[in-house]
Amino acid sequence: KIVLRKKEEVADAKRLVSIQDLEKAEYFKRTPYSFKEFLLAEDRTGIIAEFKRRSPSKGLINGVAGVAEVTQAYNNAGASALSVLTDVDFFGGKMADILSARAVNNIPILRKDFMIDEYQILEAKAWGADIILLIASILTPKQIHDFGKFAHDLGLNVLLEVHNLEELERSISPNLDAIGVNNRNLGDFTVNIQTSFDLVNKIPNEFLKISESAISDPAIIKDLKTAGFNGFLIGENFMKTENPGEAIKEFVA
Ligand code: IGP
Repeated sequence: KIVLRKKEEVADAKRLVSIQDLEKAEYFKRTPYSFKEFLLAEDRTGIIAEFKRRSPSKGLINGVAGVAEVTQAYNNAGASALSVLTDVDFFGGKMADILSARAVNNIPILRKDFMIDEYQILEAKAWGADIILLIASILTPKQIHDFGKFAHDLGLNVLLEVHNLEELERSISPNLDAIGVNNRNLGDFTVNIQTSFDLVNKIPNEFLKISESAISDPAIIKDLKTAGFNGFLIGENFMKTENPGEAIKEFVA
């Protein structure tokens, strides 16, 4: 089970850059790409391809692949967006990974992390991300509402992650662009694709619908599309191979 560090501890360890300096960063001024535009583009696949070195459930997944090289290969294969883990403790990621991906890609990048305050949202913008993740199971409805608004005011896109109907119903807010159903239970790491099929029709149609985690078969994407999903977040299945940028090709119809 993932136990998050306290906000104050994170602050000591990671908040060495002042808010003023974040706001001075070059990327802070850029207009983020529209998640919707790329996800619905005819010439893209709907795949949100993830760069993930390790995870709490699987341990080391790939310790050698380079973030620039892999994300560029994902992009060239037709990924609609990129997901880059920036959590250090559980996933071996870092903010600089977003920077490396941004430098060589012109499609949206999701900062994949446990967002718990506004500082991280400013950081996402400053380092070149386009989308932030809000996880319903660790945030109150008010936090989701406020962080969503804060991100939208910066021009960022917002992906809400839910795992069950209760989380979905209590977390819906106008300050969201996409709703992702995580097929993995973050409490015990069990996975079940059925979670996506069960929840898809409960997501209001004004939001993009994303199925997240445990997608390892190209055929399932077809079924998820038919069920109403616009996006498919895939990490481990690509990253566990020697060449993640090749592995994605099998998923591109
Ligand atoms: C990708 P997978 O099973 O394809 O590697 O899953 C992605 O959905 C997963 O990394 C994820 C995640 C998260 C990681 C979904 N929600 C929240 C960290 C935090």
